[in-house]
Amino acid sequence: MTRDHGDGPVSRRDFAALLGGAAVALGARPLIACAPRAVPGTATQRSLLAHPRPTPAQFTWQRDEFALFLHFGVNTFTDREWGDGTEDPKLFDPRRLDARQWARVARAAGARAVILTAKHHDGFCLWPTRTTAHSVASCPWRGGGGDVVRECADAARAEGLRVGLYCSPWDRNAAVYGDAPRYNDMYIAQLTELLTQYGDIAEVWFDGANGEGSNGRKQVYDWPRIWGTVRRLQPNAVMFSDAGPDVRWIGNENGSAGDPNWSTVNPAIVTAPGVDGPEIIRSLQHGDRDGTVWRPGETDVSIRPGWFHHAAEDEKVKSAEALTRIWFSSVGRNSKLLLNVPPNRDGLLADADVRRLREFREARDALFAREVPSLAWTWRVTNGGRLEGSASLARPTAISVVRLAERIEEGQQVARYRVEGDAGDGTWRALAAGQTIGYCKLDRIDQTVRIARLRVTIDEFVETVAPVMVRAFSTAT
Ligand code: FUL
Repeated sequence: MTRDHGDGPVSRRDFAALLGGAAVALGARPLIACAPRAVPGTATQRSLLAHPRPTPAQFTWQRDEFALFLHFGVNTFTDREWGDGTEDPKLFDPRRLDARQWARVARAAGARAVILTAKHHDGFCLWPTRTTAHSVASCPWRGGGGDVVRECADAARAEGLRVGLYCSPWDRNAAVYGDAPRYNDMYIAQLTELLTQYGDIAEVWFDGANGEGSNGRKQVYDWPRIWGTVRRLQPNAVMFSDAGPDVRWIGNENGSAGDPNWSTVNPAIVTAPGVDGPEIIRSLQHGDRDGTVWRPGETDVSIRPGWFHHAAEDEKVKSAEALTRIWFSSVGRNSKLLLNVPPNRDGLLADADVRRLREFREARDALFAREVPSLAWTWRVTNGGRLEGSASLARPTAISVVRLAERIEEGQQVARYRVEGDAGDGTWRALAAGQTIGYCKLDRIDQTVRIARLRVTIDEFVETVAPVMVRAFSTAT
């Protein structure tokens, strides 16, 4: 695997090396401080506050780039997507379950973490919880002595993967659901078990889905208490939901982050999981340029039409080309990809999915295998106040992908940029242009012309601007 797939942003030292003969010196802070270009001479709301930056946990989460989502439970056996909570736990019997296969496949695919549905909306718990009998303790698998969460967590760690858990707030089985304090107590007890018995948990996933009808029981969730419990029990975990607090949903389930995509949000817009409306979806998809809180977007999408395994969908597994397009519209747009690959009734990832994941990895390896060797970038500020970097290639090369990256440890600043190439005749031609960069922006270059010099111009930024890291890849032989 090339460095593109997970080593993350280069260190300050590598960054200096990448800049090579840069015309500017690197300091501990961004290089050039200017008034915001959007409102010249005026302080933005954000500039009055501390500039939002990722916590170490958020940074680690983003640097992983790619995680596998594992939807597994009674739905796997009833062939449904949403169980209603009346399922007989005896249905759950994944006789050949091998979580090591899940973990090996995840690692081979390039994922750095897995997230398991410990409890979906039907309320069936994949671990032997003390909070309900509706769990693996009441099923024939492993004679009722099994624990899918334990097997999954152990297997993931054995492969060097981080472990995340999904525990649905909406519970269609719990008798106390809708009785706010009692269900909140039960949910907190479930989280406490999950967060104290299975080692370090990297991500806790709070689904906003809630299908309570007008006659349904309406539960008022105690989010401050729920989030406080996770923070106390697993201080290094990130919490995912529509409203974060650490990582936000990207606003759709088709693998496409917004463009632009800011990692900052205005926290007053999406205040709780499950709220809906056009302004909410816009903020989830794009973030907010002047947002005061760092809350990057996670792109969750399934390799199949459904989230759970259905044999009838074995022929509908997404192609490597489709998955690669998703890579560009998620990781390549400053998001993280959470790709769902559901175990089947045997308790194994199906052959079709395993094959597709292998092809997906090969497609990415091929795209990023040939990196144009370390370019010496020279950066300067133009008379118009733009930041412009250029570099000569050792020899003219057909470029297929350009990867841009900001040092997000310092926050996100770039709001408009251009990439241009000179074929050697002294003429700059447009190769790519965009708005946000953030942790990673991938641009496909569909020019066959061989490029002798590359130029990157930052035309607009929020408060300050620094040179970005530029890497170029070629697929030409
Ligand atoms: C949705 C759920 O309703 C789906 O079943 C699935 O878990 C997906 C990841 O989130 O909101």
